Amino acid sequence: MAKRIVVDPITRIEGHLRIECEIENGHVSKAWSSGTMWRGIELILQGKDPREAWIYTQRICGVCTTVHAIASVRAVENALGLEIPMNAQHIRNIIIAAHSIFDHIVHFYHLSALDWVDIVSATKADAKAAAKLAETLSPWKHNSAREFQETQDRLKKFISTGQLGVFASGYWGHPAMKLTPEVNLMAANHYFQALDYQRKINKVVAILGSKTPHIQNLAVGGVANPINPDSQSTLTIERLVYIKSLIDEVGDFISDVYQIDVAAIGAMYADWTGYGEGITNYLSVPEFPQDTKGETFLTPGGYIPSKNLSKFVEIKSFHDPYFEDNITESIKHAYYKGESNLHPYKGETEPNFTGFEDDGKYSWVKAPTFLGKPAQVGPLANVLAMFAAGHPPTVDNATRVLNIASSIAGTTLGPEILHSTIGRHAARAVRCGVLHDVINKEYNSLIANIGSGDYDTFNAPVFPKGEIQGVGMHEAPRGVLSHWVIIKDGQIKNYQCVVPSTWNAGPRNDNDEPGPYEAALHGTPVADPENPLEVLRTIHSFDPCLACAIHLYDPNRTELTQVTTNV
Ligand code: NFE
Ligand code: MG
Repeated sequence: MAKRIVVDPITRIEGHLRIECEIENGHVSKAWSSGTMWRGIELILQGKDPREAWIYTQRICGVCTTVHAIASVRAVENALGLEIPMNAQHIRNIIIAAHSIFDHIVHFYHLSALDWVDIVSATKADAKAAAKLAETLSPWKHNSAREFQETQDRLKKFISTGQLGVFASGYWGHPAMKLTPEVNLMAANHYFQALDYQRKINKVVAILGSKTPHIQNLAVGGVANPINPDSQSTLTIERLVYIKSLIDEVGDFISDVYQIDVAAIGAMYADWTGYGEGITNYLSVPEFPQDTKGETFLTPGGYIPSKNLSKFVEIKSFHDPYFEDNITESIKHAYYKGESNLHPYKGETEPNFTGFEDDGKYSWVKAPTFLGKPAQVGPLANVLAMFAAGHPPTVDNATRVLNIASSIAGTTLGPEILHSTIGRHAARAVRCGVLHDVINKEYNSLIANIGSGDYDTFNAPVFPKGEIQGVGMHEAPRGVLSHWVIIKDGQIKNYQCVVPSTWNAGPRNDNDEPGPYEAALHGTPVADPENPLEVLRTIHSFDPCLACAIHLYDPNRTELTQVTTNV
């Protein structure tokens, strides 16, 4: 007989997510993904000046802190047909790449590695043997036996006090934990080191963006960074050289630690390349614009139906109708009243909480569709699109990660393994390598542009009388983000965000097709329903952010309903 389990809240994510599963014969047979909280940022924007929308939208999330700012200024610029000076594009691009690298490192080590790595087992490792193993895998300079011993002593100290802190409530000793104590110690060592490297790359965001989280340097029309090589109070060569030193240090961490750890852990859990496939319509958008209009890019994006890479359709510009015309959001299973499957420009949201119903409404997250179908977004979708487009840095990084994993597994692991729980981690590590290539190119382009004597960073926006509309697209760390704005007489009339975690965490749609989390859970093994570690593995592989996924919009500014959640 099927057994029901509820994991609520899912931890080591952003926001409030409840997962309910039916388990039959040791595997998930049905799943419900439910966002249990809603917020009102889109509502606050109505009537506001479009030039300040980004300051508000950025507060949607404390994790992807730059992305709603970027998508917002792009949406308003798109509505105005406003071009952006090249310095502004490059500064934005460096911030986007640095933030995404930070986010991917944090996701693997601090939010999801402990689903695979047993911290308690690491205390039983032979530190010398662990260091030897690490040295055969990587030239990384911080894999010495002394450093491994220090990490082990630190862990033992935590455990002996009984105060596990962030390591409390882990699934230590769970039957699905398969790594040797030495591999666990190696990963634990890198867990601590990753804290330093995520901080280093986030400094790049802070220097160019004036602060992080939540950058302060954007403007509709460009950026507010003054450039003057002769003035100490502007973006100077000294600051730029310091940024480059941070970029270089983090590059070594990505190639010598992150990619190798993901390949090694993936190879040791190769059975998990057979679980978690789910929805295989993949959507991503192009990123890192190389001109003032957003028509040429460093990384391609587009749509792949049913994991058929030969059917990849590229999205070619920030105003490509193939993207702009083909998105709708279903509310059949979400707590809203009104018409379902509206296009985001027409999007409306009338809250209507009714409790959890298996076949009815059960989430605050809407269910977006592309060409009428659910789509998976995120680093996997992006890497597959870039791979399909033959993007050289993607092909190089993917080949590297798959070759390392194959040699450790002792069998050939090709790109087909990417459609899985492990595949989403592998894709994120591949994308992180691509982003490092991007940030180097962008850095060089910025220096060259300044060197040519161009110090422009801003084109002033002018708002016409009457109504205009625009979309801002962005390939965020968790996937496709789009902001949709209607501006009337220079004021915001309607504002909608269709966010990466809305795509992935969404409930069933109008055709009752499950969303990507729900579909990916189908078939996931669960050894012990009381300790559903495997459910976390598949859900965490998407890097959920429910704070982003749920927005509320009320066209009449009426008082909103009182809500009791079903927790
Ligand atoms: Ni709050 Fe986000 C990203 C956006 S949502 S984390 O990346 O946009 O998934
Ligand atoms: Mg929304």
